[in-house]
Amino acid sequence: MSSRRGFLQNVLAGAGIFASAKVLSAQEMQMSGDMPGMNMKGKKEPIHDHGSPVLVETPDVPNLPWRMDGNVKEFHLIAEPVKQEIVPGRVVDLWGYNGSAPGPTIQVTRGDRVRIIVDNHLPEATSMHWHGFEIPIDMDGAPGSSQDPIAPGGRFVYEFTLHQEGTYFYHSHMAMQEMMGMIGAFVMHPKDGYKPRVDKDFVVILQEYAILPNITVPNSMNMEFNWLTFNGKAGPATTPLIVRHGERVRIRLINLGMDHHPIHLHGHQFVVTGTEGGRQPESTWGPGNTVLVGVAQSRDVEFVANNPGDWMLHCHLPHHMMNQMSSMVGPMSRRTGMPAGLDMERGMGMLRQGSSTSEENGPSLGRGMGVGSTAEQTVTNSPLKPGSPMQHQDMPDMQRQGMQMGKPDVSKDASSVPGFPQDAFMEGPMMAMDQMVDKPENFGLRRGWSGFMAGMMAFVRVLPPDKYDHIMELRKKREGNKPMKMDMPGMEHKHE
Ligand SMILES: [Cu+2]
Repeated sequence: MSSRRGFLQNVLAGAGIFASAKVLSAQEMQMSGDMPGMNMKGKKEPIHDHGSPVLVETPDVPNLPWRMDGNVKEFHLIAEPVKQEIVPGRVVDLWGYNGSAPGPTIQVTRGDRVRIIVDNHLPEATSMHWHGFEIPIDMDGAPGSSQDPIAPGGRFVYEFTLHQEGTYFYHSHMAMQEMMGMIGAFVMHPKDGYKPRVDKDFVVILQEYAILPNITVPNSMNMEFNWLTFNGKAGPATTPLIVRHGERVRIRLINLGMDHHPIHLHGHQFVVTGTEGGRQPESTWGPGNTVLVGVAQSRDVEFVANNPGDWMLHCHLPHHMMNQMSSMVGPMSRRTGMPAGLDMERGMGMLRQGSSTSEENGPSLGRGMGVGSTAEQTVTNSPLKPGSPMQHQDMPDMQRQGMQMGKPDVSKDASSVPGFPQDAFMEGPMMAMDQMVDKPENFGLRRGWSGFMAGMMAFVRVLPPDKYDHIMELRKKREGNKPMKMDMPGMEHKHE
């Protein structure tokens, strides 16, 4: 295998545009020496394909490239503010690494000597923790105890040898910064693949943010969340995991937030083969289709994709399958502007007067951001004013933005039914935006599909060979048209 190919694969990996799983060899994992402007001293190791693990794909998140410095794999992470488009048109201000929140995925092989240069481009101190790593205490990144925090404009160089395998991650060890997005996957591959071997290996990072409708900055103090993301995207902007019918698949789920997420897969049974502590012995593998991924945990699940179809992978908490959720779902989507809400203490359930079940407080409690707390607003758990259930004033606007607006399927007397509306104005063909989220991975999905995807939802598309190959072709074309995004250390760093 030529070094040129190794180089290209690294560039592709850096741009997060892997067309298909690549077998990982020591050589492929190494940056070639013909990279202009870079000092490459790494020596080639023999090609070692047999039984090697596949490289992981993190949909919507790039891989972090590295350079070899002698026998050390050197990575460069920059902690910085990031503009992140959670769904089309909803760009928010997060904090992350190298222009991405979550940060780019790091992949190494057991036994690697690793150096990670962390530059702090935040306006305040930060610290980087390597979650679950068995490394010397002075490399642990616990601010104040194992090291001084990294000052704004400062740098800390971490270096250690890794003797573990599994789905690990890195994150800021400043609590509020975690809730601004500062986490990334750190996959430690075994030297030889596990048995049974997987054909596809995916990483999905679970995060949550509390962001008011007209605001772009998360409220990191919040106790409830209205944006729930897989790899920094909420449905329908999440990118499907593309699988060929019959392949064995691993999905590595990583959770850092304020909630635990029961992640459910349709159409298949899986086994949990790993945790944040590494590989589980096969004797512990029992069938399931929902795995609870607690805060600070990772769970690897594996299954044989033996059932063709576009299957949902989602958090099963109902509120985590919604976008910009609030208790005022219907009215919010039917009027312009936002009413001022309650103060934060009351929003979080700390009352100064009255009871938590009173008419005044009841509907607002727990929303936390003052959303949905204005008493004069009709809410779904109190009677609605009579009148037409269809009052979508924003429709022409939304249509202009590419929404496929149609009439939701509601009965004439809907407003007289206690509880209405629940999903009528939040889900359905009238909320679809198929074109706005168009990409090769979505090719051939049922028309209007996007109206039913929100929050922590993505597809696992188990495709027959012809459809699979077609999507791979489309991906290749996309990558051919796209200027390569170079996100290498030592080069001008740019983020959108
Ligand atoms: Cu959840």
